[in-house]
Amino acid sequence: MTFDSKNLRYKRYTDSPPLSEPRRHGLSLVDKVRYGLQDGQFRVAFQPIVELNSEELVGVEALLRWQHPEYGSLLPGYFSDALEDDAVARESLAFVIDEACAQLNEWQRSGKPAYRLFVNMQPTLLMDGTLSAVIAGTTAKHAVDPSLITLEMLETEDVAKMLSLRELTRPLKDLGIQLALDDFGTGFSSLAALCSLDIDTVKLAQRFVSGIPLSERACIVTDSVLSMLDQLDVTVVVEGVENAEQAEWLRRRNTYVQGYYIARPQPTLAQAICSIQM
Ligand code: G
Ligand code: MN
Repeated sequence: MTFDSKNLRYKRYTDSPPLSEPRRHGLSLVDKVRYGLQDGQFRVAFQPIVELNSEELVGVEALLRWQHPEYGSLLPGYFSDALEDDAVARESLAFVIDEACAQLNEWQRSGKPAYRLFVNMQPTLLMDGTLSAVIAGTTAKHAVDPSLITLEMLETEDVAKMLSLRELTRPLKDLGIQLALDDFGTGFSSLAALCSLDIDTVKLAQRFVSGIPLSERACIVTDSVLSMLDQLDVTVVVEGVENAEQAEWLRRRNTYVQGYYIARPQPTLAQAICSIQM
């Protein structure tokens, strides 16, 4: 789906019929993912995001995994092309939010505190007029406060345009949902997207931190980007922190961090929370 800002309107979505097992052979990747979602082949993994200096947990990113019957556990890189399809994007987001909220509800029912849920979303879903109602319904079903949800969007050519149109973001913002730019600094139009007042969080792509502290240029670029983001007063999460040297360098910059150095993605929300708290 392409975005036409001059002729703005929500695309009308019609649900395609479910796929039955006998028709599965010779299906496209889109159809295989849709079938897999209906067939319970997908899981959600959870990775903690922490405040580096206090080591306090600030939230958990819910990550889609395909437990493929033939190929085993597949990361989104293997099926990201299918996520470009509007129906797959919608169905996978609904699945991840439902699963994450169900686990958060279970966690809270034992009297424990709630944590922010970061969920990846295809930016084109901003044009889906039903998105906020779907999220409101799912969060209500699991008694989760929708303001605990941050939707992460990869930078695309259209994302800056869409984020500048408040009629697209308002239904989500009215629910209290936060918006984040994911993998910031590697895609299209990242700086223009930052002009949107509706961006709450920026997740800095791993490519920045991977050169730290050995590459002087990587340190300068990262420092400059962090300083700009600090002035914009957005929350910053540095992604892909893998070692003590990177963490040490970031400690003085006071950011949130996510990465294997803190914790790998875990099979359940409770395990992700406990990987930090225990
Ligand atoms: O694009 P997004 O930020 O949503 O991707 C998160 C992905 O990055 C997850 O699939 C997760 O497994 C992976 N990941 C998380 N932490 C690290 C890390 O420290 N190093 C690397 N290489 N990948 C990571
Ligand atoms: Mn993400």
